[in-house]
Amino acid sequence: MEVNGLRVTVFGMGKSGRATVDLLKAHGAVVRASDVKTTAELPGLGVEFVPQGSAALENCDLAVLSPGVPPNQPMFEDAARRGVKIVGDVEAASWFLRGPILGITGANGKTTTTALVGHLLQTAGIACQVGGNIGTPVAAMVESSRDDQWNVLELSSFQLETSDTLHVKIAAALNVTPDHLDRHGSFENYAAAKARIFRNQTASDFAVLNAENEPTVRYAALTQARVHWFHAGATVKPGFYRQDDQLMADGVPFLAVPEVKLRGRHNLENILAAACAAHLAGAPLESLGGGVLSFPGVEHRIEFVRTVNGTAYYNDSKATNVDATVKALESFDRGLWVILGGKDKNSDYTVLRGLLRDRAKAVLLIGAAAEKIATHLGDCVRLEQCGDLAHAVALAHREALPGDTVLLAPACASFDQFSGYEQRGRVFKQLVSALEN
Ligand code: UMA
Repeated sequence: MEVNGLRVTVFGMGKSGRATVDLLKAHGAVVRASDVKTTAELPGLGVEFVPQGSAALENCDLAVLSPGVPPNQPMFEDAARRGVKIVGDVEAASWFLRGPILGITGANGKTTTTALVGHLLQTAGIACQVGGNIGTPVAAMVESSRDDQWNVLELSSFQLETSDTLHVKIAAALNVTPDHLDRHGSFENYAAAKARIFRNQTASDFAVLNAENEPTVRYAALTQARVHWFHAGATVKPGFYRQDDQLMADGVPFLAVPEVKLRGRHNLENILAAACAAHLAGAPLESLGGGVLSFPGVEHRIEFVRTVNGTAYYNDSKATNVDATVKALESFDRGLWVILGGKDKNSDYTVLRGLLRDRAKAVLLIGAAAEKIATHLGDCVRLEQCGDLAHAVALAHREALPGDTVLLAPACASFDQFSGYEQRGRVFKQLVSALEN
């Protein structure tokens, strides 16, 4: 689409909005910026600023919304009726992006899968760049895009909801389970937003779908593309699946499950989806197993840190809620020393009892929520009040035995003791790196 001379307002001045302003300005649009924040809070915009509201849509041909800006607001609906074109940042960036798109969506696992696809393509010598919801706005990828280079994009429901002509050559849907219902209103709307990833696919494109998730199975009927399935428990055709101890690609084994370092069944699903998508993008079958094994994982997500005296240490600082901690605990069989605690989010920790009873040797409590968690867990497992990470790691180091696992999966926010989950994870890794073998 030609934007030269168009009057455009970009809504939301976070990462995506700022990259979109730069992109559209470079293509000759007359750009204004809008946000619910004030200019004092948003330094260095470099274009005219209009506070968020109907005035920002006056004398405007095109409005571009950041992912965090909900499109179903009266001011956007009124503007659309007047003929203002309303799109999301990914749609706008896609008008200028060169090279095919490999897009990944899903409620859980999209960041790991996206990063893994990028890694598999790189190890196979196939040019690609990785971005989208994973961190780099698509608008910021335009300049470095090339016709012969894949754009591997993590696409959120927010970004897909406002996409219209976006053409995803290889589209993977990992799973659709309830999430972001506050924004989308209902599960059906959420599933429909994600389904827009298939909207402009043709018979020469590919859809990679989870055969175990009902909503993603239903997507098969919505796409014109050739469907490839993945399944972590049974044979699917055509597709990538697990058979006994092997990960299979259409009948050919490409990786032995015991070799996989990424923990948990959910990660087998991510690997199958990523391998299938990367293979469709040209990565040879022979490169996939090695590529998966050399994938360092995504930082702070059940991230293997190190083995000390036979005890493995894992950093899942990203487990900032109870659900994520459940997933982490399910990824290990037994012998766990679990570090829990931080800033409580009004959570119910009693749901952890069964898993901790079966799999943990002890829970090491840290941070402001320690007392509450202790009350919720009761006597299901040995509890140790450690205060902070340093004391928790020291206790685990003293007492854990070879074969045990020390897991930071706190089920809490970090803000009582850290600036964010990233800092918490980094501190944990520094402490573990300093342990004596
Ligand atoms: N704002 C408004 N009006 C609104 C809402 C927000 O003006 O109604 C303003 C805020 O004041 C702020 C700006 O919008 O100044 C923030 O924009 P944004 O929320 O769209 O955030 P970005 O920094 O542009 O980051 C976005 C994604 N954020 C969201 O989807 C909420 C990032 O995903 C993404 O990495 C980035 O674009 C690059 O593509 C984050 C996320 O939480 C990680 N995603 C959700 C998830 O993964 O569950 C979908």
